[in-house]
Amino acid sequence: MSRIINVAAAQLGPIQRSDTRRDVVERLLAHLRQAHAMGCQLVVFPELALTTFFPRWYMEDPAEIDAFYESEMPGPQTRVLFETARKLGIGFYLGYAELAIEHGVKRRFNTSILVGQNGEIIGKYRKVHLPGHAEHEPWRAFQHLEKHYFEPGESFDVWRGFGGLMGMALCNDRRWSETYRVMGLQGAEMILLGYNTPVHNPPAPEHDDLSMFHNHLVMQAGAYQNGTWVVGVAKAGKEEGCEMIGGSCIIAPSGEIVAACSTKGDELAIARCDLDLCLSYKSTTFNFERHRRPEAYGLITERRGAVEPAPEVAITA
Ligand code: CDT
Repeated sequence: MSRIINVAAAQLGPIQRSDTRRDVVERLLAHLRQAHAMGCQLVVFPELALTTFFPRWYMEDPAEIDAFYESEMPGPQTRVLFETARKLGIGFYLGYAELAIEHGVKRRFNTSILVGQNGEIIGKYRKVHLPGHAEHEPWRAFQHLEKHYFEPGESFDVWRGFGGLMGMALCNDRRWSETYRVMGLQGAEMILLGYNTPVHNPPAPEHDDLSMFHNHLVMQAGAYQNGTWVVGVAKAGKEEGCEMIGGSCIIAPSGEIVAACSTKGDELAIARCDLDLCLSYKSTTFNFERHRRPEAYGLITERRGAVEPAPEVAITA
């Protein structure tokens, strides 16, 4: 099997609240068809790609909230994505809000799936690092209520697919080095990652001008330090009055951005990704087996806990 995958980062422009699932799915299908025409085998869509980024509102009515979730995947409105994938022989990653009934209990997750070129689901991931807050905070220009609308997921996994080892993450996960390292330790060769990032961060507006810098910084570092491809894909532009960053890109195991979107609308960025390039990093600078020192990392934590505070520190405290 070939170790080269042609990948499309399928950025979406804003999705307004009035847009129906049918409207949005049409846009996703257009991306699938265009990516296929351009020789791609895998299309990566953003986080919560079927709706507007609804955690920006505080809602109480369960029926209103439920309307943003998918209770089955594929469901009646998303089945066409799977059928088209199968017909075209093109796989996809899709972020969506998941409503699951498990042991009779209703559970909500910020989820992504990886679908193979045969239209079958290869793997499902539930977002681990939920940012924002759980309670309504009216002082904010807009809410970020992911801790209100979702439960956190429990693990980072990798799956065999597309001739390699594929990992998934969602948005805020990309800011945490553990995200990449946990998948890196499982041999991940390509990490797929959708995001919705407002330009404005209400608790820290001094970060606003750095939002794109931080976006690329974390994904490029994650790719390089783990010798893996990273595909980061935005929902971008002005959505319901909230400006979201774009900057979707494909990053090589060298840490270099090899393809990027230049607009804040629906756009594809495409790259020919050679999974064998990972080995050049995984077998040298980041040969974990040879150079990592987990025993030292453990000792640092233990030592911290054991150290008595210096007397002068104790006095001033
Ligand atoms: N969707 C999501 O996780 N967004 C967060 C916003 C945090 S504000 C810095 C993100 O990390 O992009």
